[in-house]
Amino acid sequence: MRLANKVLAGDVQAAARLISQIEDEAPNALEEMKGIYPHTGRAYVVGVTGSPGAGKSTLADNLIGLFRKKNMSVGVIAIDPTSALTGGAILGDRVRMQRHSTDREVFIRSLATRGWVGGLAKATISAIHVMDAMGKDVILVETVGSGQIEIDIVKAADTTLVVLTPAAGDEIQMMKAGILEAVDVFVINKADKEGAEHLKMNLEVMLMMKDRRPDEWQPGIVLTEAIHDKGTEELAEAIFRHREFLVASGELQKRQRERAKLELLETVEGFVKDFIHKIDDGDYLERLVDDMLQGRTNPHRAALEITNRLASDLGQGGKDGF
Ligand SMILES: Nc1nc2c(ncn2[C@@H]2O[C@H](COP(=O)(O)OP(=O)(O)O)[C@@H](O)[C@H]2O)c(=O)[nH]1
Ligand SMILES: [Mg+2]
Repeated sequence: MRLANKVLAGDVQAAARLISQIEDEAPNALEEMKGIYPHTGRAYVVGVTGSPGAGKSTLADNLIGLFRKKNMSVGVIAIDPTSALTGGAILGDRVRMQRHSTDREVFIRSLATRGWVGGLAKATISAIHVMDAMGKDVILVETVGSGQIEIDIVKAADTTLVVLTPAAGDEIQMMKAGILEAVDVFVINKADKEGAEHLKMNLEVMLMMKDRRPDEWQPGIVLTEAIHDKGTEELAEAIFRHREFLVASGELQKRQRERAKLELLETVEGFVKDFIHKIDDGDYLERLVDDMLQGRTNPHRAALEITNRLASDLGQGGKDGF
């Protein structure tokens, strides 16, 4: 656990290396994470989602500046699920936040996984743990809006911001139901452009139509001009207000529980997928499929056979020791 100990001491290079190992799903990362887990649960996680070009990174940059003024240390994880396909990192995000790159209290990492897409949510949660253990007060997670991965990553956040722009008025109609439910604060960025007030009204009407219990959170709407650092204070206030609500209502614990559950399920899924990949190297799977097609077995029985093998494989010390 050499890397983990360095991370706990605030070593940025060690943290960067550990996150790379997490991305690569290196076996060593699992080992190191053992030393990280006991030091997590302190950081406040803010998810920032929205379409490409909405201004997420520019906003994140402004928020970093504001949090730093309040003497809070900040971690940023920038995720682009599409980069998982190309294996590339997201240059633009790093550039946008460049002015903080020399601040020791700011740690920015982009994340992509080369493995299955589900792995990205797990890698994100692990990266959050690393930054949390480093002692970061706030962790911003920037992700491009796109389906299931977005929903999973949003589940990992305490407060979720969705960034809209006046140009994309139809966007709310097109947003996945799962996302809309999860939004805590709507940000209308590029308020310097025409249509911002109109979008705000539409949003207000939409939010009013939703039945809410009186004790439920009423999502905030904040107008910003990220390129001019306008509205940043209001946005930060909306985030802090939501945090206070979560703490007072007991909802924060519920979200942390939800996150732990997601992590558990992703880990189990990871075990199964790794194992299937491993046994697939032979022609074991193909033979099971043959058997299915010829009626010698059925999907249920074949699946049981695989999970039984997985159980005995894990029992033989494959992944134990935790
Ligand atoms: N007009 C205008 N442009 C903005 C504003 N905020 C960001 N931009 C520009 O929008 C582009 C995309 O911004 P970026 O932060 O990279 O968006 P992201 O893809 O959501 O991270 C950049 O060229 C920004 O300068 C704004 O408030 N007004
Ligand atoms: Mg960006």
